[in-house]
Amino acid sequence: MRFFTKIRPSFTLPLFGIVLLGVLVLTYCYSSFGEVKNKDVRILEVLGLCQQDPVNFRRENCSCRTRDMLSPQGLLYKQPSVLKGRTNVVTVTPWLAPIVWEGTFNPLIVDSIYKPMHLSIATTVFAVGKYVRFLRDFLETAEKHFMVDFKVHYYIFTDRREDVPAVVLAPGRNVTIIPVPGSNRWQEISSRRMEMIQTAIENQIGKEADYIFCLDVDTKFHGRWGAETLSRLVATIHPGYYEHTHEHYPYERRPASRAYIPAGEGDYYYGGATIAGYVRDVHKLTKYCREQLEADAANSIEAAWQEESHLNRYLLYNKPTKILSPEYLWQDFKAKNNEVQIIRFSQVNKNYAEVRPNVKKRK
Ligand code: UD2
Repeated sequence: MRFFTKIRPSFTLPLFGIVLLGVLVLTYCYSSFGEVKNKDVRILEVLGLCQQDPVNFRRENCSCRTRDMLSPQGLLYKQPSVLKGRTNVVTVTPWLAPIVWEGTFNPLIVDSIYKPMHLSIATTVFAVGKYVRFLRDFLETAEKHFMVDFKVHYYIFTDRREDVPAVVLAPGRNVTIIPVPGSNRWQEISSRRMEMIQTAIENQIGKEADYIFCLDVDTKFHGRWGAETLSRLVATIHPGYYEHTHEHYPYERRPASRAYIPAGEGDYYYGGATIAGYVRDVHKLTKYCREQLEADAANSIEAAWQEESHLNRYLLYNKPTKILSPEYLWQDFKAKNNEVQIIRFSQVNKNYAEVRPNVKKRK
């Protein structure tokens, strides 16, 4: 009051206006700062990332990612040890993503946590041309071993709808057939999966599923493949290279290709036969690979192992959050060994000259 009485009355009104303006400016700045801060926090959360994504994903997609790991009271199981575990294999990457091997998880606990979440699992599989013959075994063995008791929606991409076998599916599991064109180059069929999965996620899968698995069809399941494989971005170590160092990996080594990986770099060699994760993360990966494949094609170059080469480059610089050991991607022609205690999923032996529209020497 004293302050005002000392000031000439003609100054009182403008001064009051200035103070009011100051208060308003400060309030605005504070609230904006709060908003930016909240936004940053949201961006760090997967939920925030989902909201920013141009693809129309289900909100539930986002919520499942932050769901609590609830374990039922009274569940009895072998106590986990801090000191005893697998010793003949590495079970965690240097960026602290788990590498899933038999003996690193307890299926009882995993199932008790994930089954009550009622997750929707999309599974894409391509059966183009003569590869349609592998579908029956793939589906029948998947029904025995793959994500049992989960809602699984198989998306079968094929140019031979009439040859898709009728396989009895467990309740809550279904099939959608997506027609795709054939091709006279197997490399193109394998590579184009990226574009087609990207489009299918945008058109349908993104609205329906929580997680997605993209699997090769010339395969069979032989053992449990369950919720231990769920994570944000999941890659599988290729069975042909897990004993080798990166200088022996079949990475793309020509700088002209977008899949180029310079000598001296590399973690693991990942197989193109199994990619998985949150729908939005797999969408990002497939979109990236599709763009790189197209850029290479425009420059008349094809990476050494097509989409698998681009996938390996992506995963080198976008580290997977979980890695599946070769138990989850074996090859029938390889003998089982000490590290691989159980073969869960394996590529069948096939006569390349017979099933592929054009034949290339086996890698
Ligand atoms: C490896 C990869 C494969 C892919 C390919 C490189 C593993 C074990 N496999 O397998 O995922 O990255 O190298 O391009 O990592 N397909 C058809 N019709 C065809 C040809 C292919 O439907 O005529 C589909 C089918 O789903 C098949 C997949 O593409 O499972 C991959 O083709 P592949 O099995 O012939 O490739 P392969 O054995 O070299």
